[in-house]
Amino acid sequence: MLIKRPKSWEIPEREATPEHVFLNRRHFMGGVATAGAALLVGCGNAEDAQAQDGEAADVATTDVTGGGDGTSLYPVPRNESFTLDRPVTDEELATTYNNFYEFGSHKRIWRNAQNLPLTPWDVTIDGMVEEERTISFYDLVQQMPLEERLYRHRCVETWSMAVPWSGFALKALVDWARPLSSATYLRMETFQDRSVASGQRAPGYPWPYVEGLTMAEATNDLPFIATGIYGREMPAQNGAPMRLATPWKYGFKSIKSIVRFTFTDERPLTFWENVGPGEYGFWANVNPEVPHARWSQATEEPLGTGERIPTLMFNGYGEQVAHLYEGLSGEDLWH
Ligand SMILES: Nc1nc2c(c(=O)[nH]1)N[C@H]1C(S)=C(S)[C@@H](COP(=O)(O)O)O[C@H]1N2
Ligand SMILES: [Mo]
Repeated sequence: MLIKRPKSWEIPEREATPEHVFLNRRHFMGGVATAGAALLVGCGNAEDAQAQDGEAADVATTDVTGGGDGTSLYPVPRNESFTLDRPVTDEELATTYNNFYEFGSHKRIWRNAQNLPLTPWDVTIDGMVEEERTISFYDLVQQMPLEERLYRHRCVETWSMAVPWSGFALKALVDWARPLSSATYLRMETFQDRSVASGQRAPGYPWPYVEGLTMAEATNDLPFIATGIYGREMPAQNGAPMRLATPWKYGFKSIKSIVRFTFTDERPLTFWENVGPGEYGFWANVNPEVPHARWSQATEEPLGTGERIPTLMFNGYGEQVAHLYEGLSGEDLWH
């Protein structure tokens, strides 16, 4: 019998409740309001028990950047202007403790995520652009200025990590896409394939996963399209072949395994806003002073440390992004 031994960095349920505990009755219960429904609590469930201590995260990676001649695009030069105030998270933790609801509503999805076919991977650019087009990930990544950045990541559930992402600035992709000046939002969408993603076969969620940024946010320096991590290609469970990293926002904004970028003048209804509008919003900027509806956001537990540290305003990136929100005081910027 497998006995689950909680690791020090696993957060007790009393401290933080995963996103999935909140269910939108419109999707799940057909409008019947049931107080305190916590139907899918996944912490410590049977699937978790499959994860053994000390397992190596042998993983499927995008391969496509290997180019067939044994060369890899990684590692890429580090951009030294992005520094950390804390140690880099252990690679094994960051690649085996994941949120990726397409593969299950618990943290131990990394093995299941290996089912995701990464080649071919087409990316569509559409909506308000000079020219709509679909390009393979391989062709796209070859044209982008690759670099490594050390970023913090703060999940709304109050765990955090600090990782070296490889990839390119989202604004390089925006420039390449040539949006019309009438576009005010960028909508991003994750793959949808019920044959490989067990989570997409479960009821209750509005697939595909959708996220969005304003164009002002998308063209800031900070949002990053990560195609690798720890100096190698992105493993499936971390969102291969390309995922967003918006380090000043709660982690759910950092959409994984993107297949579509749509430029639009309508604010996208994002996945978690659709699931739980009272708890997860469009903006989701990190703010330790504004609690989640059910828990405090004042502190966080960096994975692997067993300690709680204060959470920083904008997760420490205020200098780069605070100006984006001037004059938006009527908006709920913090959920
Ligand atoms: N498509 C998709 N993207 C997603 C998620 C998801 O479930 N599906 N989870 C989000 C959440 S809540 C977090 S905290 C991060 C986790 O990224 P990591 O597993 O690389 O740490 O991915 C985000 N991107
Ligand atoms: Mo998250």
